[in-house]
Amino acid sequence: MIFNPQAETMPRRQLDQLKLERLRYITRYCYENVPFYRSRFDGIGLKPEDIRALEDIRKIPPTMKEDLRDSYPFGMFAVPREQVLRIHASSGTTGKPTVVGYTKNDLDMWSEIMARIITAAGVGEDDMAQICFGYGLFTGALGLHYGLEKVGASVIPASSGNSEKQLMMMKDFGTTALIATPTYAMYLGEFAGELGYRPSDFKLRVGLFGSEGCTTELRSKIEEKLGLFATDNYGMSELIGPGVSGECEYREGLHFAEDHFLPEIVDPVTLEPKAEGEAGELIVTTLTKEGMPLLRYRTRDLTKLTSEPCRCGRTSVRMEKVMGRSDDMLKIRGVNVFPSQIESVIMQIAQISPHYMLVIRREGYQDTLEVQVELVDGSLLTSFGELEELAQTIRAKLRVVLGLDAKVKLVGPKTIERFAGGKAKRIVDLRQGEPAK
Ligand code: DLL
Repeated sequence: MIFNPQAETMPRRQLDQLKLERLRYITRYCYENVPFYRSRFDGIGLKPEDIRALEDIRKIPPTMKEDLRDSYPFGMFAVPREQVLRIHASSGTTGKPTVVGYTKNDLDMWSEIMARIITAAGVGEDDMAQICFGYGLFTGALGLHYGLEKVGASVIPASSGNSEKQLMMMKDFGTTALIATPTYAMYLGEFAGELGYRPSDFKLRVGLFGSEGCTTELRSKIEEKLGLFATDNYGMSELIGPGVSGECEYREGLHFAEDHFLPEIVDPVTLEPKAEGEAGELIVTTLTKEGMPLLRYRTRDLTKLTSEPCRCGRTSVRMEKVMGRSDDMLKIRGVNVFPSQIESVIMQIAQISPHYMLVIRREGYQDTLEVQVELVDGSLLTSFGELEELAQTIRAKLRVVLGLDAKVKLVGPKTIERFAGGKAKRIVDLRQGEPAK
């Protein structure tokens, strides 16, 4: 089912025309309503009317997270405070959070694009949806909440944490759709087993996952554990929250809400445009946002785009699963390493669980990578020979994928931290100062 066939299956030529009209409109809107953009444009002699074709977008300098921080809290807003109906903010691991404001139209548009990806995942009025994202300033819960109500699903605003109660509700209320980070979904699956639940206790059917990366290998494990079919959903608070892109039932890329968000892929260092199908950093322009519009926002997320038609009939550009962030890419002894590469290796090995930690150290002038993985069967810990053999196998597989020697540390079952609730933090970087070359 397609929620809004007119918008979602629009012929590409017509879509490009719509994008251009909206780009020209939003450029002028930003120039006239956001002092930050006016001074940016004036500083380089750029006028809104210089944007005549879609390619002209490259004349606009990118907007960075630092620009939003510098205008904390409301400096980037384009409307007076009375028109702001809702505030959200990114968690902000360091310093002040990044604050976003929504007008009535922004909230309506958000529910609309959420309804599209919820429908694309196969969730509708027959579903009982349990939202296990934290309610609050984080955009995940309320974003999904209003989208689910729009498609007519019954919503359980469970929020995150209190896993025992989550499982109880899941069973007693007959939850069919689970909304969570993949990490939390995995955790719930494991915990259900520990509490003695059987798969037949649950009616789960679909999972709408997102907010963090998850390899297809890890996803299959979660699907198996919980007995559901899961889609990947992408978004970020600065742009709106979830809803920017999401998978349909074919899961061959995440459909971009391209009539509202204009994506580009650029080289993260030179900012030169990348051709379709080439990997690079995703830059997004909000085409219709009123409260806090952004021109060419640097997401730091690395992915690829394709405009090939999808079997589902939707015509929007699709983005590949996020490969990692240009700023959490690990540089180890000069080699670029993405945690997702390590995850895909780990998931293929039956004797270890899907939980891991990456510890990077500086030893002398050398960076070292230690991959800590957890054994499924603790009895292996007593057999040195078997342990050593398993560690060597994992090490050899990592070497093929990463082109780097890593140390593999096998630890006992359930000793690696679980992240009940938010996003997983699997990297511990103990290096100080400049990375060694
Ligand atoms: O995580 C919005 C969201 C909520 C998306 C719920 C999907 C579901 P932020 O907290 O601002 O917003 O974090 C945004 O999270 O730049 C990516 O690095 C990462 N991210 C989000 N979705 C995915 C995904 C929400 N599906 C940042 N795959 C983004 C990989 C993701 N990374």
